[in-house]
Amino acid sequence: MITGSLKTTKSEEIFAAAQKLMPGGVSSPVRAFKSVGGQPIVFDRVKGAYVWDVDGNQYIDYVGTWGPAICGHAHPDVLKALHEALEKGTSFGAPCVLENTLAEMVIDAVPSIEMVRFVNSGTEACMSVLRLMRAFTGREKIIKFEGCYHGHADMFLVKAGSGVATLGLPDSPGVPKSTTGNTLTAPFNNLEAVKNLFEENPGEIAGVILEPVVGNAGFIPPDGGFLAGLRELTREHEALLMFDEVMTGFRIAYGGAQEKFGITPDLTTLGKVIGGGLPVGAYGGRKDIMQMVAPAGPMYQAGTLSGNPLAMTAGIKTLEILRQPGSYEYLENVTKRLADGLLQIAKETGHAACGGNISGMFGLFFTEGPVHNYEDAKKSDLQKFSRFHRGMLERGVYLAPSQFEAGFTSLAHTDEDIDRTLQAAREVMAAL
Ligand code: KE4
Repeated sequence: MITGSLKTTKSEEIFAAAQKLMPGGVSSPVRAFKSVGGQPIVFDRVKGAYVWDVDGNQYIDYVGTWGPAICGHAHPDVLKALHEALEKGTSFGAPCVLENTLAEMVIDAVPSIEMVRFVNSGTEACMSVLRLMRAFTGREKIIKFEGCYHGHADMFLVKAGSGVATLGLPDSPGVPKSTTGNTLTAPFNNLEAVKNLFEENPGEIAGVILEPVVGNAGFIPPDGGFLAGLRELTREHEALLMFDEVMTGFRIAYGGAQEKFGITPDLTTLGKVIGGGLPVGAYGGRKDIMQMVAPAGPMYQAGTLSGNPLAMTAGIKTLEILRQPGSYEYLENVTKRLADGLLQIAKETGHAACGGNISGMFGLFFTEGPVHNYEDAKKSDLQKFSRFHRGMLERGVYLAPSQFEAGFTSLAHTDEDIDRTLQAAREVMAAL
């Protein structure tokens, strides 16, 4: 357990060099710790629930490479399967039976998915499914929700969450108005606002896209009736309902949020967990819609490494582990202990806080709450979050470096890890 100031000499050296080579020294903005201050730590290796940095410090990891490490980092069964797959090559660019295997597992698990297409990231999945929604309906407008993040494709960078919110970017330069002009936004959990948009744009809205449980504005679950209300509104206006389950898919339930809440969208995007730590995304849904995707139909989408054998292998093995009986009960129990414990400690140390968990996904806001949408989330004490993040880091706990992200546990997190995390939280919150 590292307490007090961390020895981060090597991290600082490597990160200083990185900043000369790559914008911000990172391959993805949120990793730069911009909103929580201080130096990002440079990872050397990961295993199970733990991370070791290049200075030898060990941390209990609650980011899990942003979701994929749900079975624990570098799971031995996943590594073994990958080593075997490697002997047969790294990429085919041709049909491979492993694609069938993972496709069958996804179709069996996710209620809305009758057919699926693999791509290489969540961004690619979301941009492809949007093109499909427009192709199928012949309409151009979409509704997204403030604070939701669907990857970095132009049309989604409107009041987006995750790194866009973290950096407080007013959306992004380089995105033409002509592209985002068709992206309508509403506050999450606000059915009335969605109803009004449909009435103001009759016959023009291809569909509604959302994170069914928001993770990119911090952790914001749907209010009762919200998802059902969207299902009804989209049906009424002959528009499509698309659940972006890149984060929630196979995380909050084996069948994702749509299984957990019993609401079946027309289309779904996936990523993260189904790649088991290798680059994968996917989109899928009703067969009559998916049949429009080339070469079965006219809607074009393609990818050199889509469905590659290594990513398929890691995904298959990960889902095999997750579908073992008890996996999601374990994730719920260990994460609930953490989330409830953090709230209890905040209360005991005099901090306004709210949050919670659904299975292996959790969040904490420093505000009385409740947090129903992005506006509420922005009212939380971001400075306090930053100090909390740094204090936990110094005590060997690695939390997402932004208030506008969610936290993730894994099957590798033990009760002892939770106890150590709560002990660290007690020390930090007492001094916040
Ligand atoms: P990727 O292109 O990063 O694989 O997926 C984009 C995406 C789409 N939809 C949802 C709901 C997502 O959460 C994401 C990506 N999530 C972020 C973390 N909140 C990835 C981390 C990062 O951007 O570095």
